[in-house]
Amino acid sequence: MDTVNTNDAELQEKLSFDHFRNEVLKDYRIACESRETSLMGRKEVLTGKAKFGIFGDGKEVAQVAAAKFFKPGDFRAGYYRDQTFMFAAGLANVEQYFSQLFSDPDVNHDPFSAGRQMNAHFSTRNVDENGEWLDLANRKNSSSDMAPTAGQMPRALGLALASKLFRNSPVFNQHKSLSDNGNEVCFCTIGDAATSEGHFWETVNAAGVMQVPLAIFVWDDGYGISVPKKLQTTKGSISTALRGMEKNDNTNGIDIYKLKGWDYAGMCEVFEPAIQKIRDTHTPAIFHIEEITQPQGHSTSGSHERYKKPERLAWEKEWDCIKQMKEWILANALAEEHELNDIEVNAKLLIKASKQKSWEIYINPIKEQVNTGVILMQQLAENKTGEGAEKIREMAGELAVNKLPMRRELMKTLAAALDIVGDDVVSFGLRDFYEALKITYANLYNTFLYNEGPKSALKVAVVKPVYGEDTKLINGYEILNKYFDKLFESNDKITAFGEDVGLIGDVNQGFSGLQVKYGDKRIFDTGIRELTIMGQGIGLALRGLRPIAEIQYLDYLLYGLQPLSDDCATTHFRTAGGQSCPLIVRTRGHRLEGIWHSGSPMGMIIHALRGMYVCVPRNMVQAAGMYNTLLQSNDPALMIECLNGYRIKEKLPENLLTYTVPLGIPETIKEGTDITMVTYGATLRIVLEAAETLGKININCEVIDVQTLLPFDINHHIVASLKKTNRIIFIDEDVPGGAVAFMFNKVMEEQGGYKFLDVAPRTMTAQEHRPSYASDGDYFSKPNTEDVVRVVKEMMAE
Ligand SMILES: Cc1ncc(C[n+]2csc(CCOP(=O)(O)OP(=O)(O)O)c2C)c(N)n1
Repeated sequence: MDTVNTNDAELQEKLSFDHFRNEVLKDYRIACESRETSLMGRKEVLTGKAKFGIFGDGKEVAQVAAAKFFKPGDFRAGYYRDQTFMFAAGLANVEQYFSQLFSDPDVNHDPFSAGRQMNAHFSTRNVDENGEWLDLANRKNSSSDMAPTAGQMPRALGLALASKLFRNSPVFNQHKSLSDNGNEVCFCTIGDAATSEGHFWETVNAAGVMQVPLAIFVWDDGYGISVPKKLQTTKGSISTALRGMEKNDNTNGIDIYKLKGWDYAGMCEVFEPAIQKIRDTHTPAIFHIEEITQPQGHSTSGSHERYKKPERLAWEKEWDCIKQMKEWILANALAEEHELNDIEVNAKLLIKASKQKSWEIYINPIKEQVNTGVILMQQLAENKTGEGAEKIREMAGELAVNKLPMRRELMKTLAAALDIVGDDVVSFGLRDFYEALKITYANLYNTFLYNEGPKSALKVAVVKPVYGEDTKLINGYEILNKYFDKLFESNDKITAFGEDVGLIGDVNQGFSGLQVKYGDKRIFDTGIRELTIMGQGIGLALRGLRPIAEIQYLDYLLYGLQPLSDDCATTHFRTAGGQSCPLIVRTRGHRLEGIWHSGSPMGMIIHALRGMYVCVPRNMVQAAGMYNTLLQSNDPALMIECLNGYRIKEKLPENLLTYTVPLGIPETIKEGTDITMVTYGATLRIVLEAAETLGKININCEVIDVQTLLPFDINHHIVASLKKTNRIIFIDEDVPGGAVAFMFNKVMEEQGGYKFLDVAPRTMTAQEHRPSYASDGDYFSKPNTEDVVRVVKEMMAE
């Protein structure tokens, strides 16, 4: 018996040794393949096949070690250095990597961004082609990377917070395809220099306060491009600087680990229990990974010899993580040197072949289109005479010998040839070919800003509000309060949060009493941190919940604008529809008092947020209907409720949860024949007042509420009014040239409104400066009824 036992034990030991050895060699292989990818990637840029390259060399070993503990359900929120992590997690392969480097717009080749993002900006899908949520709990996930440094941090907070909400809310916990009891960790990566951004600090503080499963890896190579960390970080060390946030036995906070980026064994040993602790306890942690190198420098633009001293460069060579890992493997007799050499040689071969394959699948469709273009141009030239024919032949020849043709060169050449042909209808198919390519290329490059399929907000059926016979009038805020109550009851993915949203139910009582009823995992307070409130919303939305994230007053949206503009608004576009982020940002704005409470910076907002919808409801019944519409779709939106509308009386619809207000459909609030007045939100009441005054002197105004600025009047309702009145004025309380200019442009240019004008069109806005304080300040800073009456009279007299 003894002998048998010993053999068993030996066998067991051997098996686990073999398993361990295989794991180590697999990691070594991935590290080598990733390094070769970086080396080859740089060459491809320098030889002109790719535009720009930024690579993950020097971070390979830390990333294979971290990826070992990345499980199905987990999320990554990282940045452009993470190729090794993505390879090791099985979320990217080398061919896909090169396809993105070549900006291949075919989503089957570059599944991360369909050529819309520069290289090493990864993502995985969270929805299928119809916008239905995928089973995120059973797959490894990556949110979509972006270039602004630390931009991933606010989103990472939300991705981690989702686990906490899923675990602790029985309502959310039912969604087993989205979360396995909140066991998911968000792996967040950031460069050492990017920790200087406010985004980093706000995120770490919020994670420490909320206790969410966030694992932050700081890849510390000592520089932010050329600026060393002594100029970036207090005490030159992010882990030292963060010590005050460290969790102790009886406090909240974060765990802090310090590791060396070349120490494979050391990192594996620490990561395993540390990540498990994050998973189990939702205590966030920072892994400060020091002594990382950057063998090829920051990117293909510029060389690091310019700012790194020779000693540093020599140190980087010696402490290269792959070199160190090899030495460790040999020292521990896990492989013979020739085995490791074979791995290195095979890595080179694999990368070369993969790169070549990606190049061919990228370039061949272009070459085919170029060939067709060349043939058509040659045919055209043969059937023409004179100088033009010669020029076309010459251009076709130049295109034919271009070894690295791009689509734009093809289009430029075709356009030039067609210019020579002029309006000659017999262009031997060249014009048709050109027009067809325009459509093909627009589909490749200009699609997916919004959902266009079944989850488009524009496809939501219109249901009118229904009113009972003796419906009483109640305050606007009560309409919303009753609406949200029903919404939380019926929709098990809704969560709302922000400053003063939980306990007191927001400053205007929209959520009043609802935290008690639905729990503090569904309606809750946050710190004063608009940036990460937005990031929190983005992360929750990416994980399949339906967050309503509050910005207390519209003026403070500026603090949260960057993640909305760079991240949320571009998510669907930059993943070519692979990811949806149905965040609703709720705020209240327009006329109140003073410089920071009365803003209505609508021009700034709508230009920063293409990719989101911007709703400007005139009252709370309209607002609730818009919420209903948005919640049936997958696109993100900003809802700006009228601050001075909460105490205006409205009738409560009976079908509160089912009526919808369509987006992009203006409503004529008052019919008239003399002039079209286009406005929205709080200004609408002023315009209606002016219209009444003008009516008394027989000027019959038509007043239109645009309802949503994005989208804007999709059925050209406004120009139909202009055809009748032949006069138009656009009025809002933004600065001159702000949202009124946007509306003006839409109606005059897109809708062809200029053709129906009898007098010059006008815009009326607030003054250029911020409003002065109190009611008089408001009167003289924002458009008022008297101003509107005066301008309309002038227009009528023209
Ligand atoms: C908001 C923003 N500012 C500046 C840049 C330009 N930039 C790109 S990378 C970089 C340095 C980042 O250094 P670090 O965070 O240490 O990451 P590393 O590239 O060294 O891995 C800078 C300044 C940017 N992308 N985004």
